[in-house]
Amino acid sequence: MERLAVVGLGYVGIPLACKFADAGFDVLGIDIALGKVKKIRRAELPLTGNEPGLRELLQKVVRTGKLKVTTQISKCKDSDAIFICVETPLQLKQKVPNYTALRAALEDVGKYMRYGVMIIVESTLAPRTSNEIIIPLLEKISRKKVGKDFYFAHCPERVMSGKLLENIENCNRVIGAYDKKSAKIALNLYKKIVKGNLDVTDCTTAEIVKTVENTYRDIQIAFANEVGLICESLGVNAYKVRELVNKCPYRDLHIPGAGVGGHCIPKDPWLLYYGSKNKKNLKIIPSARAINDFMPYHLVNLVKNAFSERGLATKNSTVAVMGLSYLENAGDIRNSPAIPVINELHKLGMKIRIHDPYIKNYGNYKVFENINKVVENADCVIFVTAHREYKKLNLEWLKNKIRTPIIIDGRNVFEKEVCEKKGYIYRGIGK
Ligand code: SAJ
Repeated sequence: MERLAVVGLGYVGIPLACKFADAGFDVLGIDIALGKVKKIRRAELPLTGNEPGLRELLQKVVRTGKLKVTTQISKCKDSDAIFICVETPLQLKQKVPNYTALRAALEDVGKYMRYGVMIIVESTLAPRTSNEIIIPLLEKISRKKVGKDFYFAHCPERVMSGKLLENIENCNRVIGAYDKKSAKIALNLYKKIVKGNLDVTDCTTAEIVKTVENTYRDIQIAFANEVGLICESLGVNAYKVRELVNKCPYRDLHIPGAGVGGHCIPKDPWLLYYGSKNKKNLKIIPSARAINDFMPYHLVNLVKNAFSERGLATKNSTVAVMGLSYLENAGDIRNSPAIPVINELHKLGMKIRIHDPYIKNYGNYKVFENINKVVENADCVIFVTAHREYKKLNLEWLKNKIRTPIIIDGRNVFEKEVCEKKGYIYRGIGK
């Protein structure tokens, strides 16, 4: 078991390929994007955001030749194990999985995989996908029988932006194996790079574990948002409520905010829902998604409410949108709540300026890096992401820069009372 292939070189595939190469395997990274392959060949990281240690590790394994990359999937024919780490997004409108990339990877691998190969899928899957889609497709294309001519496991990734390497090394992992032999091979591989626990189970259980762990978080956040809306209606500070609730043992009330973005939390609840066979009985999952998807629109309602208190029209007023990234102190725009916020502000006829220290551009909007420029003469400053830069803002200085003193706070960046004492009209989620 010396030669590995990793199909799909993104947030999951790149650190995985580097870790196995660093553990002494000959790793072949495969991706359809030639540009990405060329970048990696130059030992450059084709990922946004800051990933401690990953660039240095990539340079090391590319230099030693332990990691080679190619766009030619046929080169996986000699691999002893093939890891599939392609994206499994949603078809947003229908809330069903979009398995285009997964099917393409499986059809390619199926054509070339050798007898005795171990196939491991790390992509997040709706329950039943391994048994009902992946294994049958691999058997059909390769004309090989799982458990006899090849082995299969689903080991869902547990990566987090900003902690890619750390998580691969330290996170506990679930290995959903087709049979005992598949489990043994997968365990022996992961033991070489994972210090966390390796828990073996069946494929469907592993699919459910991964989608449930993120659905759990989505529901937790949705309840925090609902508590936030209750507190707003009663003029109570939800963050104070949260602090006091969490002093009670076994409570972990999450944080109300402008919405839920990212590449996994908004998606995985729908994968779990899709894979179940009793959808009509499932109420909490869709309701939680509806609440979290509503929050960006609620934030814009707060803008409208503040402007009407000021007796100012939103149309042709200038708004500074602070934060494009879905996550504070990160530069990742995937499913960011800022996107619906900007669309709604546009519908109100507002002149929009966007600031984000970590993202350079967004569509045909100019994204400012300099806070000074983005708030100058603005009629409203709306905080959608809690980047650390915003917490340091001097409210006196800000008041002299803007034209109309309106602050809309989607992430509890400021205290309502402090802002109002300084003469701002303040609206905040959960306050
Ligand atoms: N958010 C809230 N309130 C909260 C927590 C998060 O509104 O209390 C929002 C964030 O602003 C963001 C979104 O939810 O827009 C997602 O935030 P996240 O902290 O869950 O960050 P992610 O999307 O990177 O989630 C990843 C997930 N990791 C994996 O899928 C392996 C998630 O399971 C982890 O729990 C999470 O990182 C983490 O704990 O950092």
